[in-house]
Amino acid sequence: MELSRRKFMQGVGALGGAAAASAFSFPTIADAAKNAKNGSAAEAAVEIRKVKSGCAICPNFCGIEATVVNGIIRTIYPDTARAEFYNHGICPKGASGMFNTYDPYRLKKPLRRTNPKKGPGEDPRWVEISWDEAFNTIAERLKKLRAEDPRKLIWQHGQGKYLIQEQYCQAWTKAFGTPNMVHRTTACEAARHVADELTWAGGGILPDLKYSKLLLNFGANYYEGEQTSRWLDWQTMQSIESNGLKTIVVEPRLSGVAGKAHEWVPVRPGKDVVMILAMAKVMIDAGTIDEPFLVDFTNAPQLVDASGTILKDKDGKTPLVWDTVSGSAKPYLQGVKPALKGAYNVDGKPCRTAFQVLADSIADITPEYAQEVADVPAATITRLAQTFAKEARIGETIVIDGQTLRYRPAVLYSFRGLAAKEHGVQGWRTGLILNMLVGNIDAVGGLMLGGAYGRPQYFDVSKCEYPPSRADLAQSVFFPYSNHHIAQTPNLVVQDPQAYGLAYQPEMQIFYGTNRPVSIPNSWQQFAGLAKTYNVVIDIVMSESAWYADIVLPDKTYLESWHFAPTRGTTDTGHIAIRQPMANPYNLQHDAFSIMWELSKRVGFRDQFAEQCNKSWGLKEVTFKPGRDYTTREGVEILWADKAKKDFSVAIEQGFVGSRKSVKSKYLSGAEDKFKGPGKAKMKFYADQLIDTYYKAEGIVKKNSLASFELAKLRIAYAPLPTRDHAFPTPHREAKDYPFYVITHKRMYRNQSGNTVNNVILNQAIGKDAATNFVQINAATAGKLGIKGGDAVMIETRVGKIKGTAQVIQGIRPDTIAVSYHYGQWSPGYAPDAHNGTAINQVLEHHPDLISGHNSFNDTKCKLYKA
Ligand SMILES: Nc1nc2c(c(=O)[nH]1)N[C@H]1C(S)=C(S)[C@@H](COP(=O)(O)OP(=O)(O)OC[C@H]3O[C@@H](n4cnc5c(=O)[nH]c(N)nc54)[C@H](O)[C@@H]3O)O[C@H]1N2
Ligand SMILES: Nc1nc2c(c(=O)[nH]1)N[C@H]1C(S)=C(S)[C@@H](COP(=O)(O)OP(=O)(O)OC[C@H]3O[C@@H](n4cnc5c(=O)[nH]c(N)nc54)[C@H](O)[C@@H]3O)O[C@H]1N2
Ligand code: SF4
Ligand SMILES: [Mo]
Repeated sequence: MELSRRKFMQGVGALGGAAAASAFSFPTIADAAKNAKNGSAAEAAVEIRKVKSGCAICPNFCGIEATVVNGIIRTIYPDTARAEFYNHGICPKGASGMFNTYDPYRLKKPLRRTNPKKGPGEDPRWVEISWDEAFNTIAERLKKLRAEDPRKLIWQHGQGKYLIQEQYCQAWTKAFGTPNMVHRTTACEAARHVADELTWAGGGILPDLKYSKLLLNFGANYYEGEQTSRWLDWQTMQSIESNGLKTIVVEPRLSGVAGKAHEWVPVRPGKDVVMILAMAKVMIDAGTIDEPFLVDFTNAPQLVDASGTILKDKDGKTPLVWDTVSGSAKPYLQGVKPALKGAYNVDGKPCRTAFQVLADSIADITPEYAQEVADVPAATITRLAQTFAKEARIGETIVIDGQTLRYRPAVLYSFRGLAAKEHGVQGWRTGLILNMLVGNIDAVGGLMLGGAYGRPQYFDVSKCEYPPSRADLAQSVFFPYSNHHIAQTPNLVVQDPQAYGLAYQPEMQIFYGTNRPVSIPNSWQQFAGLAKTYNVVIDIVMSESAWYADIVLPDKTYLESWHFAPTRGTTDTGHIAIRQPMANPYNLQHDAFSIMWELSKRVGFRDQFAEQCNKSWGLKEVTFKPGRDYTTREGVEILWADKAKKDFSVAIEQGFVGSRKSVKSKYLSGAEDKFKGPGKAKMKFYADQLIDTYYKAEGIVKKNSLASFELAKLRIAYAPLPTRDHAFPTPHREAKDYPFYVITHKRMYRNQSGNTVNNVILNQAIGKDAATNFVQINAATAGKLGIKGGDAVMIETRVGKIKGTAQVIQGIRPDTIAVSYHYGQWSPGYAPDAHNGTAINQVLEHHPDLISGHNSFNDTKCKLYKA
């Protein structure tokens, strides 16, 4: 092992040019292959293994097949068997994934900080310690905390969730006794999830691209970022070829996905809401909407009173519609024919249908007005609305496998483009409303829902906790509809818990597979939180979070460890998969599971951990038993047995089992089954739970005299329908002297803020463009400012200043600059290449969405000048 590692390190040193090939001694591989075929005496010396596993660098979770020669991972290719169920190909990060494992900058031993001061300029004065010392030191603290008040522990994870799976983290924190387990979703796409949850009480959407004729894409960049990308990219190209699919991309910069589209519409950042509402107006005015769908599937016909609340029947629960048969307000039951439009009078109270409320509220959001706000020509907005409605083929059906199905092959889709905003929930709600207007929900070629009405509680008023029980303030009165953990709040709350009414002072944080402060706007504000707590960081490299740790624990990578692996399904398929170890070059002893297990044992809650694992995983037949230990592999075997119901040899040989959806389950068991017709729950065209939640929050704020609480802001955020206000986030209103919009985005060459920054292939072999990031500026703007490509420029926001390198391009709006994520890491523990570029989060403003708690990433404004 020692020898092969040294050999490998020589290879790394020689990289960066043509020397790479000889350094990796490919002839040896060729010889090995020949020998293996011939069955010669050398066969015993050269072992070639093909290993099926899964990539875990990004949350696309592609199936992979690696070639392992004498214990060294030589190649990683896509698993061709997986293409039928999911990924077609892999990306450069995945193909060079072994370089994250063989990275010389890996953490190899537990480290203890000996300088108590924490800061970017502070030398932690690390000392290597044994695993035993590390476990004992942490366990001692945990024991004390658990006896005192277990809530004082905060557990945070990011990619970690996808390595070990959240169920284990849930079980561990539950068994320990803290409510504070915090995932990264509000740094990611929580707003989009919450918009889905509010609208159809479930989560997970995909466009039915196989049958779509038109894809209107508002910032789902699946040629560079996105999830389910290695299916979306392939399926888009297939459908362009075989189905005449047209793609139109609406976003401020010419992203990878915009570059490959039939049309790029460079909208002004954050103004999409107004543009989409103007499209809705064009469609409503022209009558090109799916009225039967709106009546049968949604709450658009329900009656809304002057306060914005939906009128209820005598039981105080059942919503009322205007029955055109009897000319009276009634619950939508058999025999009732609801009116979609109109104003009525019920018991002396004026009311309108929810649909009418929308139509009236956008009466003055004309394409001309939208042009003013979003800087997209009125004629383009009108044309897009007309094209969308026409391609949706409202009223048509299609027969597939003998089933007659609604056919609406036009779909509006988005990912972080509409969601990573101060008003992210309202952003994607606007998109959902346009989709509902043409009735494409769960229709052939439309928007496919995952698990419609699977969690009806999302239609209820929020619990609006005060005082908050969680250190991230999730579901409290501060962020009432944050159904997901709020990644950025714990590090703010630990700095002043009383300001939020939190009854305890969090003292310790465990970070597992997340570089939290770096991924969050106003990063230094986050670091100030890390400086307040005792931190344990479980990572594979010395991230910035690790630089703020008291104890750092090295983890195994996804190529070194067993995982019951999460996967991505497509519109037509699903699969269950594992990851398996194929190398261990640094002879690492522990992975996250064994770390959790050992800690639970030393603190004294091992059996509770096992019991909670059975609960969080929903295990019934094959379970974790008390009174014994489990290895990581044994844990995966249990889960595989329970979920896949196949022998473990199948997992080892094939890496996954796939399944296909029937036409019935794809199109008829979602919205059709849950929402259609009288007597059923309805999709929330009008999110009345938001306005009801606002009134509840208002009461709590007044009762508790929360003086600094900004109710007016909450009122705007909790509007039951999107409004023009949602296109004016705080910096757009306040940062008047800052002329440029700043947006950020993913790049293909890197994943998030962590381990790919050391990857020598991505840094050195792909080319200069991949080795750093740039400040992308429109050529006309650069000309006016006297900036040339390659110039050092300064970005100045209300938070601070940061330097970057100008890249002058045509493919961006003149009033916008774009800086990608993933670059400019400052931790001294990374490879020098990792420090290239600009860490834009250091200067972005932090304005969380008050509904979901989601971070805003694309709302900041800046000045720009030559540095
Ligand atoms: N400006 C800007 N900011 C962004 C984004 C953006 O587009 N622009 N994107 C946002 C999004 S979508 C997200 S999801 C967040 C991500 O937020 P982050 O928290 O930064 O990223 P993670 O992927 O959660 O964490 C990465 C950490 O996990 C470590 N890691 C990798 N593999 C392993 C392993 O096998 N074991 C262990 N223990 N650790 C491992 C890495 O070294 C790294 O330190 O960032 C958000 N921040
Ligand atoms: N290579 C790579 N792939 C990844 C990741 C990675 O780190 N690297 N991370 C993964 C994760 S965790 C996630 S959540 C996904 C995110 O996947 P995406 O959502 O596809 O990625 P982003 O780049 O965050 O944002 C998408 C697009 O939004 C655009 N945008 C910014 N502001 C606006 C706006 O105001 N309006 C509109 N219409 N568009 C706007 C940006 O230009 C960008 O192209 O990517 C995943 N895939
Ligand atoms: S897209 Fe993500 S999961 Fe797939 S190969 Fe690339 S890094 Fe790995
Ligand atoms: Mo994300």
